[in-house]
Amino acid sequence: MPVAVAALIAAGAGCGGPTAPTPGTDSPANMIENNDYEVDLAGVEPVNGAPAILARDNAHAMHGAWSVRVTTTDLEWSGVRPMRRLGPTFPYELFPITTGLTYCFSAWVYGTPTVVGKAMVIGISWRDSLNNRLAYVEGRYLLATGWQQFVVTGAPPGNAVYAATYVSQRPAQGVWDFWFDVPWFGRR
Ligand SMILES: [Ca+2]
Repeated sequence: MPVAVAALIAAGAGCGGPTAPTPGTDSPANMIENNDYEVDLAGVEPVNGAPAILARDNAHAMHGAWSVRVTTTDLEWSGVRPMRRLGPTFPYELFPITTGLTYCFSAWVYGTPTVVGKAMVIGISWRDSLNNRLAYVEGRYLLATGWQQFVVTGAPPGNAVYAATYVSQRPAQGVWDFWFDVPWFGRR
């Protein structure tokens, strides 16, 4: 593990880490069930309304040998949404949450030198029982060269039932690639 990564985890900054725990075995649990992409891309989709092309790729990996290559479209919020892989098929993209608790979403993102400085967000969208968006919380990052961890933490509004997660460009900045690996979402 790189020293900088170890320091980040030791300091308690954010959540998750550069590993892929077996679903349900870490505490609090990572609710993203297929977060390493070593076998397939089950459990990721483009952000709704802002298409992107997702491909499993071994050019770069934060953990293991594979990650998700995300090719944006020139739209705000074009990016990747990790979801549940197992369990109920509806609502598949949504994580059931409990009001009064704090949740954290982290993901590792890789940029090549040609895309350094792209403005990105990591977000949690709070939804009601009918999947209406009530509010969202975002962390803003400028893409660096190599792997960096994006983190956002927030508490759902009182009538929220589900959360959806995403890592996207914001605003639109053209068509370009980033890589995405070992996302983590759960109680803080
Ligand atoms: Ca991986």
